[in-house]
Amino acid sequence: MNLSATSPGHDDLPSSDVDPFGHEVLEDPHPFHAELRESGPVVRLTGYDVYAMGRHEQVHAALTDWQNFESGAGVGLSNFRREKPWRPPSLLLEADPPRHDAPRAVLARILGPRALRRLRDAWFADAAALTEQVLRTGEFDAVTSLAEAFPLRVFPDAVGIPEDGRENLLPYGDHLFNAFGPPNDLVRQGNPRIAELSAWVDARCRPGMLDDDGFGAHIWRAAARGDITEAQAPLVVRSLLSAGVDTTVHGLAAVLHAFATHPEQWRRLRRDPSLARVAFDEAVRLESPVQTFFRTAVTDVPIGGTVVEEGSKVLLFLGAANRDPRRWEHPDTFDLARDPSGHVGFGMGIHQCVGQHVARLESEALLTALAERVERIEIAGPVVRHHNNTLRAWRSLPVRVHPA
Ligand code: HEM
Ligand code: OVM
Repeated sequence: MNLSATSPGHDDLPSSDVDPFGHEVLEDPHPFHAELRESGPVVRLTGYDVYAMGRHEQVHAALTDWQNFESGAGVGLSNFRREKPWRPPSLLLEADPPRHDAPRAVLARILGPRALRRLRDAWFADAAALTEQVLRTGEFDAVTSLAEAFPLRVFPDAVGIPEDGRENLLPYGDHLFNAFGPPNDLVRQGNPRIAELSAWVDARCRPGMLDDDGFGAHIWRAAARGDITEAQAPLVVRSLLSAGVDTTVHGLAAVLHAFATHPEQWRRLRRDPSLARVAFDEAVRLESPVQTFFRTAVTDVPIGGTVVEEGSKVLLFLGAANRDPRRWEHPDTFDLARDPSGHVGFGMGIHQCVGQHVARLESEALLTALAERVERIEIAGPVVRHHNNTLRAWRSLPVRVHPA
């Protein structure tokens, strides 16, 4: 790992030359996360000239401190004040108050628990139908047949985009989440298709493309009312198509993997299906489908005996914070008896995931349908990870299910 004791110019500032975006770390980030947490509250990453935080206390504090740690310079490695962003910045993720506030308020209302109630019955019925379908095979890949199939069945319809080209959603998201990292092989792999994928996504953000009662049309109606401008509306729709698919796919894969590898927790869920919601948050804590985001220091910020200089990028390891033994008992265990609240898998503070109720409803629907109909779920072949600069992702999760 090569975490050296100090770094030049900073007394007591630990440093690491490990590449957190290298394939070794992406395959299994936990040893690096442990080193990061143990070496100190703030660590210098010499390979990228950035700071890193892996302890829950500091990650939580930095996420909450938007005044000192801005998002407007980008939440990836690239500093938008110095480098041109690869696409127009998000009005939510990559914006600070006051510009962040209106788009945020609009999405918070459209994606809030009350607004989602109208989708609940249809999503539960869709989850039941999908579950019946996989039970007819018995053995299948839970990544493609459940974790991808369910969000793709309900989410694009909920946004209100047409059917054609929906296969572009996952590759677009995969590239977008790679693009928060350094311009490495993963980004280069995605580059040839970005023009085509971006054009497809951007076209779906126009009002004429969007179904009358979907999230997308609701965003345009908010613009018509003047809550946001008509120039902002397409970018707010783009945020849904950007952040709403790959995240839930890998979140659902995480919870399915957790249950397949913890049969006693599955029995527990079957006895008490109301545990479905806490189960998803516990899986999001344990796996942290979104592993990292950057912030940029607005001024010199003193932290943990050092100073993060103005303009520096700070890499926040949500995944490391979510397994910090200073914060969690037996942090590496999937345990439905735990209260996972306070995890930072959806972020924290003003940027905390505005789509979390959508993600929770999807998982509640799918887990409830499975818990009713599946007695046992077990791993039936090699589990394969998918490497992404930001996502803790899955390529294949072969499972066998036994009907109840
Ligand atoms: C923000 C994770 C699902 C839309 C965030 C942030 C995280 C996150 C960590 C905070 C970013 C930051 O602090 O810089 C996740 C995970 C999900 C998920 C783990 C699934 C398990 C969704 C869904 C949607 C969505 C389904 C859309 C329906 C957004 C948007 C933001 C956001 C628009 C930016 C909010 C803001 O900056 O105010 N998400 N997300 N997410 N998420 Fe999610
Ligand atoms: C956005 C956006 C894109 C990617 C992720 C995200 C996790 C938001 O375009 O607003 O939040």
